Amino acid sequence: MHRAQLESFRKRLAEAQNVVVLTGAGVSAESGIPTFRGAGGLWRRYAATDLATPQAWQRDAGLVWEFYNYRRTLMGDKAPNPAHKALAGLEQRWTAAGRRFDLVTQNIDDLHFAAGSQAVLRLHGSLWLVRCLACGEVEENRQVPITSAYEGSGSPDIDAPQRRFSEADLPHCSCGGILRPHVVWFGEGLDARILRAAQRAVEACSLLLVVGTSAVVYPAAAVIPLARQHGACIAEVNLETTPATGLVDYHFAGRAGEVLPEMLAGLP
Ligand code: BJW
Ligand code: ZN
Repeated sequence: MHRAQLESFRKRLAEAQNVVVLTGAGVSAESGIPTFRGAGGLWRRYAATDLATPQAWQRDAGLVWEFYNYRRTLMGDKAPNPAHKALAGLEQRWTAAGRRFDLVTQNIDDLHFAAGSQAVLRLHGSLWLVRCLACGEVEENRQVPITSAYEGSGSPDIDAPQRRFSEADLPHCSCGGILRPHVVWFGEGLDARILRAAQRAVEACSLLLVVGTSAVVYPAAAVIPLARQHGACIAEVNLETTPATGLVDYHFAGRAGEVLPEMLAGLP
């Protein structure tokens, strides 16, 4: 990391009254959670981005639940990494100083909460929430496996046996309706209140920190040009360049768990 760039960023951050952080799957990669795109994004022969769709649900809800059940199982021994912790620490310092801090995440793993972050806006829902297709009720559900039919299922291996699940195997609401993961799939609208809150925070921020996202999924990625339009300073942390890199003031290349603690160390 270039020392001069780092010092310059720290100065901008120290002056920033309102800070917003946008995170994506890369922030959880060092906790052992696969990202969506690239090498980690395959489950069996399926691309994660193909399973996170209403079409996949229509075709085979049992398979989609197997995929989410696998991801819930995977979370069992996963913990926040130094990137999550550095962001939680930043929020603590900022709010203690009477400044504004918001964390907007595309992740559904809730690891920001586990690290102690509080002002978290989850754009794409949560792995631990389910929604009834009949009555619409959203509730927390931490059952793993999601139903007994899923016990021992979900291996990501390409030659794992393809189990068939019947409707009775799926999780059900007390009203009798089928439960689905309360997450946002492609083509589905985001929760309008959460999206609006994120956009408002971005419009008012003096600094936007973008961490571990490929910045290709909308409307989440649109907050980056939005921050630019409103005159915010923007910094990006990523292993690679992204479509947002051309818009940012600072690009810090590297692993979020290593780069972020260094970027955020020694601030007031
Ligand atoms: C590291 C690292 C380390 C690795 N350290 N870095 C405008 C233009 C074009 C299309 C659209 C548009 N507006 C809407 C659309 C359609 C669509 C869309 O965006 N499509 C594009 C892909 C083309 N959007 C939608 O459908 C959204 N709905 C919507 O807009 O409704 C209205 C509407 C509908 C249709 C048309 C028009 C309007 C909904 C989007 C929902 C996204 N859902 C998912 C699944 C969530 C549930 C689940 O988790 O299962 O969200 S898809 C997936 O992508 C997931 C993620 O949150 C999201 C973003 O991915 P993310 O987090 O960036 O991960 P990766 O894997 O892509 O990147 C990881 C990055 O980390 C990489 O850059 C690595 O280099 C880096 N990295 N390790 C630092 N250690
Ligand atoms: Zn119900």
